[in-house]
Amino acid sequence: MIKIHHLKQSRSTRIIWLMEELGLDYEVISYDRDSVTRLAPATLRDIHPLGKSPIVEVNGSVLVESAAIIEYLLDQYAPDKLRPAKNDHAYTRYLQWMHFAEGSAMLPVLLNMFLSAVEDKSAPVFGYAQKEAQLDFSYINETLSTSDYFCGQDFTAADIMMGSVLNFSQPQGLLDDYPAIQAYLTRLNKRAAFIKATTFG
Ligand SMILES: N[C@@H](CCC(=O)N[C@@H](CS)C(=O)NCC(=O)O)C(=O)O
Repeated sequence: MIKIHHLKQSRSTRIIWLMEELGLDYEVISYDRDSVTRLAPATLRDIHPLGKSPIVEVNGSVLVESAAIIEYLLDQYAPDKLRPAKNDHAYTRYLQWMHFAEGSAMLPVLLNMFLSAVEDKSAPVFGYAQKEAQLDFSYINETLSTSDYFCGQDFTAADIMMGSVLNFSQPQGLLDDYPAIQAYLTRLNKRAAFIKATTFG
């Protein structure tokens, strides 16, 4: 059984969403965030030293990093689903967006969230965060203006990775100027698998 350690309102929704898209059996162990710090409880560190979510226990291994977990689960249980074939041109786009989510897109979104609580906005980091967010979201908006999903007309696991970043960005007002991203999110969030995943909190 695939065991998902799920911190509520976190990136581990990606893994539950993947399981639902694939129709695989899985078990969810849920953890609440600290009501003040919003951090994970110390019990998550009993499962993995980083104590960050998602953590997945499968086939005797303990895995972290959402994109790596997704690739492993696809390799093991659904090698022909939710990603283009390796010799398909769209595979290069798939790889890029799978890694862009955590490697590039998440940084300005996290910076924006943490900086919003800082009153003195004069430090250079404010300009940097804004410039990077504009750069990323303009590029994403352009991509989604010409295709329904990140890799073309088919939904892939890259949409799970990127959709999660965009759903995190939207309530911060970061997507207000990007109509193609908003239309994409409306489409994405209607998927039954996504709706089921969000019922875990
Ligand atoms: N790059 C990692 C990020 C993992 C991560 O930072 N998870 C957050 C939740 S979204 C977490 O567990 N935060 C709680 C804490 O740091 O205490 C991934 O994609 O899995």
